[in-house]
Amino acid sequence: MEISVQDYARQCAEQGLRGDYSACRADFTVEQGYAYSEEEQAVWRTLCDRQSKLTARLAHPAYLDGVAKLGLLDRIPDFDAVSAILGGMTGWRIVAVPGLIPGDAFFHHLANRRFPVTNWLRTRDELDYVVEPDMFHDFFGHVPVLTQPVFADFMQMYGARAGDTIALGAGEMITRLYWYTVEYGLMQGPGEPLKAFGAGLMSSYTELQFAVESDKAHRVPFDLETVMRTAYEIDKFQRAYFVLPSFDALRDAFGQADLAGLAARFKDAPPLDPGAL
Ligand code: HBI
Ligand code: FE
Repeated sequence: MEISVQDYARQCAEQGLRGDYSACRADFTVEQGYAYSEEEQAVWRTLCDRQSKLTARLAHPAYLDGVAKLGLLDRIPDFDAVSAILGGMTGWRIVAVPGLIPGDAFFHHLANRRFPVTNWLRTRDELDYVVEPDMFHDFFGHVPVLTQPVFADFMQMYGARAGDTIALGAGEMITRLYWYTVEYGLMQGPGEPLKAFGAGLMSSYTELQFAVESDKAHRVPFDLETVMRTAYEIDKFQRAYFVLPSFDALRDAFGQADLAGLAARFKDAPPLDPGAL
């Protein structure tokens, strides 16, 4: 079931979501409209300066390599300029959106190697937390790892298969996979230090440190079936973080998964408690 831009815009306005949906195209994209104020540029630099001190220590090298190649830190990025570099690396590009868009439109972009990035930035009062995804979360969190070829392939595959999984009645299961990997994933290769790569961690000052460094963080080896069965909460630190051995492990587990079989077995079962894994 696809919702029209007009109906979606009305819903967003009613829910008090930020973002101007009036100029959306049928695929929910807009022009980036590069006209940010000095204050917005200053907020971007504050966010990047503060977070880069942490990512240097805690982020996966593939993420840091992406940041360096894409040049995101000095000022609010120009989406087309970043797309030109990213396209040369993995064939992905950035499209501007006014904020959250419907799931089917979001997945269709991913399946075509387009990552939707919100075109507005949080304010100085919201450095630590903003309810909806904003440009800092989308860009600083998600875009750098799209320079990693295997992860880039995984994201396209996710977009291509998410709709089918939802049609099987397993929307919750496929969303948990995104949540515990793309948003909150950790990685530790053999003999390597533990690092983070998930976008929700990259864009959070407090949770990035907690997830990688705290004795209190609960870290569990990645297993696709377990991930797809484990409940999550959106407004607290995660009660479990899944640790992947490599990007290949993520792509291969998902590529080989029998999604119809997993859906049939678990879609109506009570979810696993992350604290009890
Ligand atoms: N829209 N802009 C935007 N960003 C998202 O991360 C997003 C979305 N729409 C739907 C959606 N995510 C989801 O259904 C995923 O979280 C799985
Ligand atoms: Fe996100």
